[in-house]
Amino acid sequence: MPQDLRTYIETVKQNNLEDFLTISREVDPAFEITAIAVKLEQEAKRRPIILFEKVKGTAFPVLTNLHAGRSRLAAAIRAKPEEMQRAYLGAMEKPIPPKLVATAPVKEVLTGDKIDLYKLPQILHHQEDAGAYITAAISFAKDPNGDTWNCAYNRLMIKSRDTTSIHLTLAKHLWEFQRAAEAQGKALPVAFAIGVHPAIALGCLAIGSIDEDERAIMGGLLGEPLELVRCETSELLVPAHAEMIVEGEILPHERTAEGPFGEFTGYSLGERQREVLKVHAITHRRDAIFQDITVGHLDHLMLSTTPIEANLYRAVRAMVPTVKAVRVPAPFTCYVSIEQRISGQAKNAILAVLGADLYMKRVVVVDHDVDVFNDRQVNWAIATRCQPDRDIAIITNARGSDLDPSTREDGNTAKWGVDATAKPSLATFTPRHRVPREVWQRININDFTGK
Ligand SMILES: Cc1cc2nc3c(=O)[nH]c(=O)nc-3n(C[C@H](O)[C@H](O)[C@H](O)COP(=O)(O)O)c2cc1C
Ligand SMILES: [Mn+2]
Repeated sequence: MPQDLRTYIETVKQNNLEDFLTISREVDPAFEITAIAVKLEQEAKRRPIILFEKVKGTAFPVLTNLHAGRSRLAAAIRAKPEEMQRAYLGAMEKPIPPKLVATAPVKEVLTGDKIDLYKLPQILHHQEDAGAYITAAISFAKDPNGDTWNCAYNRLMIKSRDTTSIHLTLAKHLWEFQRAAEAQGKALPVAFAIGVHPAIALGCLAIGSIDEDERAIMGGLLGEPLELVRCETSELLVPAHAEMIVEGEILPHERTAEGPFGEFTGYSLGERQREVLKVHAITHRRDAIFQDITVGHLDHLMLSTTPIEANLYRAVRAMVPTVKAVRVPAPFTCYVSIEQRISGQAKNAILAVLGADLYMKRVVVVDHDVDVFNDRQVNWAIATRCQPDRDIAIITNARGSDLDPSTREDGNTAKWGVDATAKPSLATFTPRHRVPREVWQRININDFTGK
């Protein structure tokens, strides 16, 4: 399967033209790209992949909103939309290790030491943002003390011709690598791929142990080994078919002001001191497309939920074999439905979710007769099957996301689980009202409405 963004886009175009919009008129990267993507979503109810051919101040075209449609995300991992979670779990269970190739399209243009990040699109997303951000950069890094590789999205704020800040979530894997290198006074080499096939984007977001290699999950999603090529300025390996690679290192003991930045939580968080990336090389295709992700909107949210839900399903199933469905409906929030065989399993499901994902803060567990994809039903279950003094568990002083504006000064957070299952069991709980089955089946509404 072709592993590049442009062939994937061609496939989308061929299968459904509605899903693709080319804008030839020049746009200002200051807010206009985000405004157009969000207006299309909110006012026109459209969510196309958008290619901006002419962007003020740069020679690179900009592509955004790639991940805003479920059917095209599913197609990228060779699945039907309703089978995405199963396909994702399959890739986690059967990862395919990557392979090294000698030459790559991403090496067509080498900047050498003439690096100028200001030649890239200087995209401002939201009004309060402190500067231009690269939002679609996927990090590729190696444990400084071992052989483990890691991939993740890490946003970069352009600070000078060859430096950016980098946002490393505390306690996440790249942060671990960086702190280990820093403890030895060393810089951590990191390379970033910008403009990739969505299977690579989905794979990098796999959640699991630090020992798990996201590159092999990308391979599992692609159905073949991910092709990697060696960097120009380090031993790191990066996707051969990417549009662009930014090579650099995170400097030890250096911090710089980052933010405010409009986040996926829907808030614009204030300035903080963050790590510094020194860029050593940029390589790209001759006519490279610069990818952007409209942060905090569909492009971002649809991309991140499938990997998170797949991991949570896996974690709950390890504890409660009769789990039915898992959904992440909002930041830091998870709904789970289970067919509870014995009391206490709802609590176990809560523990499994909170133990499986750093970001999770609120878990609601319902019985299998409640549809977790229907907020009204989940609210109904909380209202009618839950006694808060008995059914809410609160864990204090845990580590969560540092992007949650309600966390305490030290960044720690409380987490809570709501057991909204019927007690002592669904079978013995007050029954739901219903029309007798025989009548329900017999009635044909057309006989009564004259149609
Ligand atoms: C568009 C996008 C941007 C993201 N930006 C960041 C970021 O700047 N810093 C960060 O720590 N995580 C960011 N994330 C989340 C991480 O990529 C995600 O939690 C990842 O699974 C972490 O990898 P790890 O489990 O290997 O540490 C972003 C995710 C998406 C989808
Ligand atoms: Mn990881």
